[in-house]
Amino acid sequence: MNPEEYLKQKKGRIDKALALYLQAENSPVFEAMRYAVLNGGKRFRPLLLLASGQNFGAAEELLLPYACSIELIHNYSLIHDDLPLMDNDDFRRGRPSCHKQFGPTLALLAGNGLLSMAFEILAGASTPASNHQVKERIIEDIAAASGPRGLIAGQWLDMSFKPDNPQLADLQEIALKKTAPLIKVSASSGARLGGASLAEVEALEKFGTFLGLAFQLRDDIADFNQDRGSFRRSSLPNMARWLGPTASVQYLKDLLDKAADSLKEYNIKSEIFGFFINQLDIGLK
Ligand code: GRG
Repeated sequence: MNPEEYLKQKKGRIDKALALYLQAENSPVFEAMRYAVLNGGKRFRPLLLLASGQNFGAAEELLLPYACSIELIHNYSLIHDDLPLMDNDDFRRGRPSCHKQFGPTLALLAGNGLLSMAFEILAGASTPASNHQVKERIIEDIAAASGPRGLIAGQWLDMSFKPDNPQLADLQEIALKKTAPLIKVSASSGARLGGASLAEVEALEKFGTFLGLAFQLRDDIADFNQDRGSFRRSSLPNMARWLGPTASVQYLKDLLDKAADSLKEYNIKSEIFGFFINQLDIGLK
């Protein structure tokens, strides 16, 4: 099966599993949760987790609860990021953002609900006894990635960003905390569940971190190209604006090379990882 077919098939499985987790109840909070999650996200993080796990021989059923939990946390962060008191975005994935559809109170609660539910799913994930320590470690990693040293810290740095005299290191730090942690933990958790060695897990962490930075830079390049001249957008942290068009494309290539090198160092070969790297590079050659 080629990578495109593989990812399409896996995305179908992830979407189905997410719908099952969220179908439980008919309450306004669940309706807002379903609206936010079941609306065509790319599912990049859960796909990365599945690819990483399967690369080390883990079964899909073992991986799916972990993959879905990370996707729920990602969706909570998007709902909260769109709120008027955060980034104030009216649209998400081509339709009204959760608070535009349901109001800020339900959107806030839907985000909270997704975050808590992610940990409910993680704690309840059926895992062979031999993997209990791995499960504990993954829950700790996911909590740290989404917590006040990860996503929350990144969001605060983003919100309190002063555009007067930013340094590239400040912008990198925001991306390292806001965007990279969930991507890194997706790559490492799959590997852990597949029984990878500590060195291999470290390689996957490195790979995930470079991929996460590249992911944010790619988004920044797209935003920069779209929003040149817009005053509001120019006050937001953006590595492409700081670097300029040529240097940002070069930096993206460097990050993707480093991502690939992290795997080579430990002789980790995966067609799917290669495909992710190429996808982030596409159109910028
Ligand atoms: C804790 C409130 C809070 C926020 C955390 C992740 C985050 C910080 C904010 C989300 C907004 C944002 C632009 C993040 C940068 C990363 C990024 C490009 C997210 C979009 O992810 P995709 O492209 O989205 O995977 P889909 O829609 O495919 O899921």
